[in-house]
Amino acid sequence: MREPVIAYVGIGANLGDAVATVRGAIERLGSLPQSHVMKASSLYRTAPHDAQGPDFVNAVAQLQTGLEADELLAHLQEIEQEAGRERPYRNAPRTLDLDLLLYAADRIDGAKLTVPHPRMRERAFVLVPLSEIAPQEVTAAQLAAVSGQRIEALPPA
Ligand code: A4P
Ligand code: MG
Repeated sequence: MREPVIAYVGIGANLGDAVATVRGAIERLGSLPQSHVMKASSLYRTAPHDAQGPDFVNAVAQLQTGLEADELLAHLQEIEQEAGRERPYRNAPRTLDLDLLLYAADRIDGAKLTVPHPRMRERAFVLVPLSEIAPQEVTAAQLAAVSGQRIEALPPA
């Protein structure tokens, strides 16, 4: 078994009580085996990007985990299921979406898992919360490239 690693999870919701769903997801991440939430970003209200429906609520959590990347993905999908997710079509509005953004410095290119998440660098709803808790992972140029996307921090609970 490898030493625990740092992983970043992107959290998004845009159906129902999205703020409560995102907060609940951060708590659930902290209850995963061999895992701790080290940091969680603010919650952000964001414009749908390549998607329809109401605004999203997004956040990013930093985990320390002893789970392998594929095990962590399986747990993320379980948490999505618990949140009652339905998938009528790709990028449909969803109650909860969890993406594994980064897993240590690993590069993974498998059938079920690609890390770093292939679309994360195009998305303000990932880069802004990620830069809040892990500024070393995001460059100023990357942030500038997504500055046209609407995103607004929500006040703390
Ligand atoms: N998969 C591969 N790599 C990963 C990874 N790093 N993390 C596979 C998570 N999953 C990964 O995912 C489809 C498959 O991707 C999974 O079975 C897994 O094996 P999914 O969550 O079922 O499908 P999806 O989310 O509908 O599609 P996709 O392409 O993953 O969409 P994204 O990229 O998650 O984007 N706008 C705003 N403002 N905020 C959002 O949160 N989210 C999306 C969804 C679009 N627009 C948004 C937001
Ligand atoms: Mg997804």
